[in-house]
Amino acid sequence: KTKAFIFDLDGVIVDTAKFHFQAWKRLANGLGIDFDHEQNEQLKGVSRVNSLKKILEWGNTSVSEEEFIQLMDKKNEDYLTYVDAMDESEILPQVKEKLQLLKDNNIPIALGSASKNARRILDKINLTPFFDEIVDGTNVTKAKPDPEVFLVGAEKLGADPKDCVVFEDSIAGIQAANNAQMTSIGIGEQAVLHEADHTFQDFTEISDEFLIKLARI
Ligand code: B16
Ligand code: MG
Repeated sequence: KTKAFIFDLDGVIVDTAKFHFQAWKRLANGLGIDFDHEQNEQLKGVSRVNSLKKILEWGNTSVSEEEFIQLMDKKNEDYLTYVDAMDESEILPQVKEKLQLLKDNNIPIALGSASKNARRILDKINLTPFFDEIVDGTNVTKAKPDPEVFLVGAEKLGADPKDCVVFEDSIAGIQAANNAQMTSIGIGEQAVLHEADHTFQDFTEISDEFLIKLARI
């Protein structure tokens, strides 16, 4: 028996933050609201609904419930034009190699993402077959830092939460993993993700030996 590994999608497997940025910026600017990279950072790991709420707050703007839904749909439609142009070249360095290593060692793998577009993205980049289970924004109601997404992943894999390792790029995601009593691995800046058990800039910094050791119970 080994530990089970759970991967976040956006920011860990692919860099879709740049597409979210373009789509949110266009939407915000259309409403007369400024939107910069720093604000985009704050939307990492945050659900679509809560992202729009934040943008409207930043712009001191309020809209009707109907318009809110229209705006979300518009943003997503725009975002999906970028997603649909994605291919395997969008997979971040060493991610596919590490997934293959885990597969070769019979280590269970799940996806744990806030995105409702997760399956579509995995299909575009041809990584779907690597995942034993997929938990995404269509399966959960409570947003990170709530541990729900990772706890459902553990349950689906038949793993004890304490025997799960989570890879995350967002602060909320690291907190979600910690709240689930899982081992948290931050992908990004150590200064930002200091609550993680371990942090790496990206997967090129993680050795095969480290991963295999991590998988031992
Ligand atoms: P969607 P993750 C998150 O994905 C993104 O980091 C976040 O920026 C986005 O708003 C959220 O998914 C919802 O995405 O609009 O596609 O449903 O990092 O949890 O994989
Ligand atoms: Mg993420």
